[in-house]
Amino acid sequence: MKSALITGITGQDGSYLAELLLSKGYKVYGIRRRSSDNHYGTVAHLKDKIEFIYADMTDLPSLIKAVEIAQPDEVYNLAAQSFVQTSWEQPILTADIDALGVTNILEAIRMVKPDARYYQASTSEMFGKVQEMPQRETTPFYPRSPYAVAKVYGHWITINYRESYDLFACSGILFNHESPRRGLEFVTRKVTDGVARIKLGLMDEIRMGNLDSKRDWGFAGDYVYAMWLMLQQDAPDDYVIATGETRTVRELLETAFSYVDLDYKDHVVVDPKFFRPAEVKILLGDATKAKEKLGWKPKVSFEQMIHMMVDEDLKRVQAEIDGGLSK
Ligand code: NAP
Ligand code: G4F
Repeated sequence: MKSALITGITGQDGSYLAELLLSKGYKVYGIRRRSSDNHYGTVAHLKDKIEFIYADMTDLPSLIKAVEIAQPDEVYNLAAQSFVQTSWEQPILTADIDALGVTNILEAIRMVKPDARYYQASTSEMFGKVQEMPQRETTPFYPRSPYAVAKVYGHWITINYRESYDLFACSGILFNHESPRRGLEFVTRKVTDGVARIKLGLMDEIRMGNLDSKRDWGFAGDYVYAMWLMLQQDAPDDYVIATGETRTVRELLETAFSYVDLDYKDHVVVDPKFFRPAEVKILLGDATKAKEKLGWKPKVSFEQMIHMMVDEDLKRVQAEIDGGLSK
């Protein structure tokens, strides 16, 4: 039985990856932070199937202990302060977790289990003010937020440990991926949750930021499969994972509202509060390398994914109403 250690297991990607690895017969260990509400986040339904270890990306001894306990064949480092907007409010915390945290987990692996295969959750945000269209593995980075700057460090320290210590370390440069398990602050989920609340009569408007920015949005379930594929290859490498399609936030609004026969123009208010100090105007990925070398391609279309998210939010909000939770 192979064993895997997942950091960030309580987040969106952590839950889909844990489900994938459990279905393949892995023993799954997950790192959890101590919190006052003792939450299991997106993996509450898998609580009895995962072995949880308390650790924090900013605390090297706890990561060493986690690697000692799990003795993992594979480590997936998904933990991050992942909300771009918050990275301007907490730039130092973001760097501690998203940049130095990567060195911490790599050090723990190097000291305790150097033959473990390592996946680093890198991001299309590193392309930022894009230098090339579409963006591929060789496109130069131009990060536009403290989050993206920290992730560039994480990407390069991963490559450096591969080259310095011969670790099997891969960096996946993943473009935006979404699902019904996405945090409510990210734009897709904010919109699908808002659509459900408006449709069910709980509110009338959503306040939004820049409607012109463009993203290459895929489905998280498809993207965690690419993470796993990267660690099954003969040699470690870095890959862009993307759909190759880009849409504006306005198109996202049209897709979500029209699905429930509403017009977004009647319900969306643009609010400067949601604009960012520096914006990534457009992202569009070229995943040709992943297609050719990993045999990976996305399965769920943008429309299918947004409809799935609206359906799930309608069910959840209706259950809140039925349970008397929403007034
Ligand atoms: P997410 O839902 O925000 O999950 C983040 C996870 O990190 C949570 O489990 C969180 O735990 C954990 N975490 C945060 N700070 C930590 C710390 N100091 N120590 C230990 N754990 C900590 O993120 P996601 O969407 O699943 O993304 C997974 C990874 O991929 C992240 O690294 C993200 O930056 C990267 N990424 C995401 C996308 C995307 O579109 N989703 C695209 C490219 C790259 P708590 O539950 O305790 O908060
Ligand atoms: O959904 P977002 O907050 O995602 P963003 O900033 O692209 O970052 C996500 O994807 C990255 C991969 O490229 C990950 F690395 C990162 O961890 C995260 O998962 O915003 C998407 C776009 C932005 O241009 C933003 O300005 O939507 C625009 N937007 C417009 N109105 C809004 C809003 N974003 C949010 N969150 N809320 C709004 O009201």
